[in-house]
Amino acid sequence: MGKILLIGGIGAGKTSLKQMLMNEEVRYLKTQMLDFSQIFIDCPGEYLEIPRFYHVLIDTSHQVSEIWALQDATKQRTFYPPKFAMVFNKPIIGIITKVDLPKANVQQAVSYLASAGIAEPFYPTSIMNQAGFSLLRLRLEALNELPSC
Ligand SMILES: Nc1nc2c(ncn2[C@@H]2O[C@H](COP(=O)(O)OP(=O)(O)O)[C@@H](O)[C@H]2O)c(=O)[nH]1
Ligand SMILES: [Mg+2]
Repeated sequence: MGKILLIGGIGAGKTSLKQMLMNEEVRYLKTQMLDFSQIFIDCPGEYLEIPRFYHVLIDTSHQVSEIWALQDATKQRTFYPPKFAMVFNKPIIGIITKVDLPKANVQQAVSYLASAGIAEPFYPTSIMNQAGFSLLRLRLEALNELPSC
């Protein structure tokens, strides 16, 4: 099973996203004997917000198959420096969180992720409904086909 590194600022929704996928995939968990706490590496938001910790994210990325980069749609700023995705030698996907909230600005989140060097498609999500998580579950299933690294 490939692992996933979750990155994003403090409060971006990393732990919530992991919890959503865990809670909704109980059957998947049982039948595949997957331990989601071993699939996701959930780093503190400080590692992205404070540049002198970037090296921790980069070192940790060597243990995973893929990086999931979260952007909070309600934030008027981003913590991703331009082309940040290029420092990782792993595939990186962009996830836009909190799209349910009235002040969410999905278009702005799209432009933040794009300037971080992350390619579309992006994945809009909200813990208030299941819709956005179905595509992420498909990715999890695809990663399940990979050997651990
Ligand atoms: N409305 C709404 N709140 C969210 C969503 N995702 C996370 N939150 C809230 O945002 C806060 C921070 O989320 P958390 O998962 O702890 O962020 P982390 O610091 O990246 O792990 C919590 O109060 C969550 O309930 C979402 O999709 N919609
Ligand atoms: Mg957290």
